[in-house]
Amino acid sequence: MSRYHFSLVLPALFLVSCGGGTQPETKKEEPKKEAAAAPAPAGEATITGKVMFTGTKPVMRAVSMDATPACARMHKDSPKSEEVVVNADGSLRNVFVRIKSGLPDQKWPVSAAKVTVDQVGCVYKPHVVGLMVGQDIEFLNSDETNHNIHPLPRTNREWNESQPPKGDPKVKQFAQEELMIPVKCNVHPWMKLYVNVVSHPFFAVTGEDGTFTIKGLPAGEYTVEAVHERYGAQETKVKVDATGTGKAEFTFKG
Ligand SMILES: [Cu+2]
Repeated sequence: MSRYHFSLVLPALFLVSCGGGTQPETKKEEPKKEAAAAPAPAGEATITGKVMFTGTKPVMRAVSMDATPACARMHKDSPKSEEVVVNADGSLRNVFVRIKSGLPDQKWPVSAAKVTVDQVGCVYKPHVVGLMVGQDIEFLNSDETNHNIHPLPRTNREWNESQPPKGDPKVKQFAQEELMIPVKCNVHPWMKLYVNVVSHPFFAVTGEDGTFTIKGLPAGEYTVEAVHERYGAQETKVKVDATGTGKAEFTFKG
């Protein structure tokens, strides 16, 4: 519905650069060189918010790595499962937040930035990542032990590759939109990562304060979705004008 409305305002949005100009008065008329090569009608609206947790905080099990001394010796105490991480202020970490609908119907240029996942002490770092369809995701192995990276997608291609101790980075892409793809390690059953693949650059993952910020949006009315590996998905609608900031608040109940 609203996407047709947006297509009418696209020509105007093309004039808006991605920012970074030193002359705020004139930057709208001076798109950056990269923007000219791959025009993106990025806007200047922002959606921000915080994901809270309510209810009884689940107790996360301690992960025993005793079977693999190379992993265990990297930790003073047994690390806790990251399935649910409630921050000190009661917010929820590792929630993937994205624009679910309301964006103009167009192809967004794939970000040239690489998303990096490391394996440190036999734990995937970070625990949840987001990237665009076709964007590079690089897997590192900082450990002195073998890992096996094994995504278990529902629509993307499944693969499964071993990576030797301190092995060369593996660079991969995901071809389809898909949220919360579990990635395991066939060697260490406790290792878990979630990869979220979307067709546009408007997403974020909550961290130590549970907040998220999605910048560069065109004016519009958006459905914002927050997804957590245990508590599932929630959505809310947020309207923003061309340079405004909208708030999206979520609360997941334990
Ligand atoms: Cu492993």
